[in-house]
Amino acid sequence: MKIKINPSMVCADLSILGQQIKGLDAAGVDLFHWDIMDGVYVHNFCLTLAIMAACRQFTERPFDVHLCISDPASFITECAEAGGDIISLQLETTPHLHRSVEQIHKYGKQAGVVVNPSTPLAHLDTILSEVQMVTIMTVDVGFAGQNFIYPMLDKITLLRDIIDERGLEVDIQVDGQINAKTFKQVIHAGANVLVLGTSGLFSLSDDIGNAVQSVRDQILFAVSGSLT
Ligand code: S6P
Ligand code: MG
Repeated sequence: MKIKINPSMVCADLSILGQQIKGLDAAGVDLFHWDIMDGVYVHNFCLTLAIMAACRQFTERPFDVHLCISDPASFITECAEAGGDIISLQLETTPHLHRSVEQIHKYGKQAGVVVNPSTPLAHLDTILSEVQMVTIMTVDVGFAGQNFIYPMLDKITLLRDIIDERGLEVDIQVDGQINAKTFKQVIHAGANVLVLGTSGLFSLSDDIGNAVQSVRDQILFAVSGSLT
């Protein structure tokens, strides 16, 4: 299974965001992760839909929008208009999930659902066949730089089993402290999309192209046990 690289843009050098996106695009990353926060659901702000829209000109690769906000469903229209391609709703703050997923699809976008560490997978049961991506949070949502929550590995394995048993084509994304220390475990558990922040990508080299190549080497090592 192809492992997709999804840089978390909040961890990029925000003073040169456009340049970073162009560099990541040239290096062939698979998509771009945008954390949108409202200071209410999580005690943080960071990126906005306006910033994301301003960056749409720098790449044609998909924008994966993580709506870490208190009412994600009410921002689906704005998110689609801002250039989001995968709109990921925080499960815990989306009361009418089926209706919201349907709304995302009406815009011709892919729908994702994000699950916090303490939320059981059972809450996803009836929506799984309707979404294109599930994001398993491996830290509590809200901040970069937290500690990886190891019991999430079993959750990823269980989700992979359910998806395969049902014959679904749903990406499993992992978000939170995904780096050389955790690549092997999350990939073996069944994740195929990796959100990469400071430790996973941006701190690996001052040259963003070299940083992406290092990630590829680390992933290859994690998967096959050998470097290029
Ligand atoms: C966390 C947020 C994430 C982080 C990402 C990268 O609330 O949803 O997308 O930006 O996890 O940071 P780190 O340091 O956890 O790898
Ligand atoms: Mg995120």
